[in-house]
Amino acid sequence: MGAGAAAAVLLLSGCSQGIENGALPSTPEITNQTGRIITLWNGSWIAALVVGVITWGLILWCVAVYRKRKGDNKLPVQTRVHLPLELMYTIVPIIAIGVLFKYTAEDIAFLTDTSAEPDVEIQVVGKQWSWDFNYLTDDVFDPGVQAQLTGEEGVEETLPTLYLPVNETVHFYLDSRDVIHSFWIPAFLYKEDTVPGRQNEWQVTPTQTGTYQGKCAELCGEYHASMLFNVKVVERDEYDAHMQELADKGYEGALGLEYSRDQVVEFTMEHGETE
Ligand SMILES: [Cu+2]
Repeated sequence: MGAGAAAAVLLLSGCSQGIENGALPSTPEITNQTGRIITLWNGSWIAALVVGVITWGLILWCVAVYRKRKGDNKLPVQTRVHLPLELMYTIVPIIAIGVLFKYTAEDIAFLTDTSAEPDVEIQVVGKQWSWDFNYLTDDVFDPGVQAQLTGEEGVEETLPTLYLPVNETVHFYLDSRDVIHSFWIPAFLYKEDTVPGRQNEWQVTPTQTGTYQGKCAELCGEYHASMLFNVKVVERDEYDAHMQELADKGYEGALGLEYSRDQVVEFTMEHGETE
């Protein structure tokens, strides 16, 4: 087997390993957005590799062809200006960056578009150190309790769990009670900050049922690593059953932003309690 073929095998097996390790999900169609994101990701790498191969090739070619030969002590031709070459290495990178820019801008416009009529509206509130989920359409909420990461098994089942109905458009309103957090579902290949005093929005349509992991992707304090949650993409009837379950627990309405950390402290002080 030639060296080139060996390198190709190494490269390709490296890629599939990456997919298994979670660099990319093994099935691209987890939401209406993931296929498009992966196409952009892979396309960018292929383009970068093509540019890289041309650049490495030109370097090696110069080193080999214009090397100093035995007994040759003359200076090489000293070129001061080479207009066609200079035009080329100005225009070619501009075109390359323009192509990357076009595809990136198109995909960003698609991913950040929130103009569709949503089936479900959910407010996610980041807080030190968990998440509250307000299911606005169903008028129930789920107060997130911080995960206790003891290293023992079974923690995953205790995490706050966000339910989403499959094949329905979800409109997220993303808020924070205290500092900047970032709402991240790695399998969905998208994250969005939750910023105090500013509401971010995001729309997505999950297309495959399953349980996914969620995390905070913005270092937000001592227990940042505990801001874990589950995402369950389920059929409509299971989603409705969960909404009913929350209502039965008395979690009706929404947990407003007035429950900020500062106000909780004030509240306990007013009532004569020590922290
Ligand atoms: Cu956080």
